Amino acid sequence: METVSSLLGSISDVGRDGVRGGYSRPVFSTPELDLRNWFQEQAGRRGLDVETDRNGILWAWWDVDGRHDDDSRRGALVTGSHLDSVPGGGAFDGPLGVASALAAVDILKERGIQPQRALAVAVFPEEEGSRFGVACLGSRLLTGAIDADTARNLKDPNGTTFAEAARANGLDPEHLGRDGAALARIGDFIELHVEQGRGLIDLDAPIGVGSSIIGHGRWKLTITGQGNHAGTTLMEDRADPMVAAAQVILAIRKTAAAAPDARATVGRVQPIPGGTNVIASRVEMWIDVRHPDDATTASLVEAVHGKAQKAAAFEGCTATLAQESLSGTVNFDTELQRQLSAAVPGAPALPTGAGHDAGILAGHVPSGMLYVRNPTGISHSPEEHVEDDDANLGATALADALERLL
Ligand code: HGY
Ligand code: MN
Ligand code: MN
Repeated sequence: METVSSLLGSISDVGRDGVRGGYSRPVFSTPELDLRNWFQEQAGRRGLDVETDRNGILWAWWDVDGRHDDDSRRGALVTGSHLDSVPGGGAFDGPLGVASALAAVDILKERGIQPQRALAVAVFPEEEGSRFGVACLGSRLLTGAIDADTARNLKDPNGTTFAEAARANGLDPEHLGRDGAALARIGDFIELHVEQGRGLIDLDAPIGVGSSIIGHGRWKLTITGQGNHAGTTLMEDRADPMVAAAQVILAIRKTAAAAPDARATVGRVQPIPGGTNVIASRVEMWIDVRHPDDATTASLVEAVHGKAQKAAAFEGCTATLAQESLSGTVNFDTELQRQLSAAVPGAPALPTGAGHDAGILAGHVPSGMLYVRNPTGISHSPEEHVEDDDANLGATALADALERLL
């Protein structure tokens, strides 16, 4: 029986990023494909029947009486998470949920549990949206939350479309999209995830039960100016989109700081062409805005858009804003939350500001989450951490929850 830490230890060198630190495991990259192979190998070792569906989601089945048919899998109990990461991400965001699910299967087998309903461990691709820009792309495709054509035409920074990347990895791009049969196989979905904030530290608890996910979206702001020579262009003759972008970033901070519970971030700015001695012709920047109230998220974005247009005009530039993805605030299924709380006595209910596949599935099937304490309270960073003991408590909590629901 492997512990979570030994499972994570076996992938701790996959996708290390020597420049950023931490891990960079974008979907369908070599590191992420290595992790998918690792998962399939680990699942096979446990006698689970592994399949890849039309959207690239991996399903590892523990079938009832060894039956593999759709009927016996309908209404299954599903747990899992993702293996892709943000650039320079931590070791636990995603893989902790997958490794804990494998460890929970070990625990259930050790207890001699014979599932009365099929159990599956699922791995969703592109949860971070780090390569193709849309968060939870795999679970959005599964549920139809994103139009298949829109998904096919998503482009990565090198201009490769999701359709091309999917085809290169054995999927039929024409077959991407809502998968009613796969959805019908999910009776309940539980995702275990490293906590990405300080909630469990402040509550002095190793495990928490998810209550809600605040609404969150991503917008791409393009500011267009006049590219020119850095040495021959006098300051009064410039239309410099980088200067406008700087104003916008400060305005975003001010706007969000003035709205209680709002979060707004610019983590990615791309001047084009990006030369040291070149005044940029345009700047592409991405804005992540989140708030518990969806109408407030919308008004924050509108305020930012207005400020961006003003800042651009002041610099003789223009600004356009395009929405890339948006999820409303999700409150998890109350009955499932009650079951999880009963299975893990003393675990506090916890809202989160982080998006998850469970948040997308929650609109279609009863979904819930378990969180494991992160003693640094930091995530999307190499400093993200989970102590071995808490990781093992998490796997046991997941096993207890699954046993209760099986
Ligand atoms: O961005 C998020 O909230 C998640 O980590 N994908
Ligand atoms: Mn995650
Ligand atoms: Mn993440």
